[in-house]
Amino acid sequence: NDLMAIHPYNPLEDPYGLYPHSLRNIDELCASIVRSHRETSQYRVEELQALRWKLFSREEIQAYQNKSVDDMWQHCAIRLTDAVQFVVEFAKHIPGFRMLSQNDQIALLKTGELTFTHDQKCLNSIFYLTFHLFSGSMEVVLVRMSRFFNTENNTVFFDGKFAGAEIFKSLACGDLITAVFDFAHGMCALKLTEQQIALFSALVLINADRPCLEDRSRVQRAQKSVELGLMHILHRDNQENLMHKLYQRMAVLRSLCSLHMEKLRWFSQRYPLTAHSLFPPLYKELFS
Ligand code: MHQ
Repeated sequence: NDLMAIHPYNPLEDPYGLYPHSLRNIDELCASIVRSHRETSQYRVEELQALRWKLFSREEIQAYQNKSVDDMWQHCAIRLTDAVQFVVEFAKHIPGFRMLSQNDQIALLKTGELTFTHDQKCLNSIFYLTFHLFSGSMEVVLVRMSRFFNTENNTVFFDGKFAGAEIFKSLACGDLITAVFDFAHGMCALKLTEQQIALFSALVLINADRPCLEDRSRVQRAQKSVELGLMHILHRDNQENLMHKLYQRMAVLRSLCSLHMEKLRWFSQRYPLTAHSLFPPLYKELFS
């Protein structure tokens, strides 16, 4: 176990009073979360660093800006769904997550109950369902975005090159884009290690406060162990003060996700046909 090897556990400073049994488990849990993160993170940080010189040209930016609202939405939705699929894969390899019922796994991946009218649900039922899952892993996608972000010029790696916020202009949701970029900026400022990002992502996902959980106490136990794992890693890195900041980030994530859902609702009302034809294939993709 590489975590144990690099940082031998010293029983004289047992921070949680759990030695010898549980701490071994926590180490194992951390190791598998870190492994799962590494295997599903698409790009390594060094690879992304090396790609930083790749920026969109003026003409390319213009081409994105000249897209129609629904074209650009469709384009971004496909990219986001792709990212969500990697998050679902990440979740599946977290030990505590695998042990939950199928229902609770899905409840954790989606974000929360949406306030849809009965008519909206009937009219657009497939979209309504997709919407749920989609927004669920969105928080983790946003955490992961900080790895794909360059704070020097405020750009994100999107579609093979680094892009500034202006590239998303035709989505017509500047406030969301600004908030998402600000969030990425704030996350980068914390200078988290890959292991810290992995544990934080798992904690964002395994949240016992989510609605619609069947076995809340089991999710609570899973959450507690991931929390211990994160504290353990922060303690080991001598960065316990980060815990408080990470909880603050989680609150910001919640508000970002509700803003995102608001935009999706707006979009599905304005472009019901695109929403309808676009989301069912994505839905199948996520569940197949
Ligand atoms: C990932 C890789 C990745 C892929 C896609 C309102 C709306 C429909 C979208 C990236 C918001 C627009 C996303 C594509 C924008 C904020 C979205 C569109 C890490 C995250 C990352 C880089 C996504 C970040 C958020 C992007 C840019 O594993």
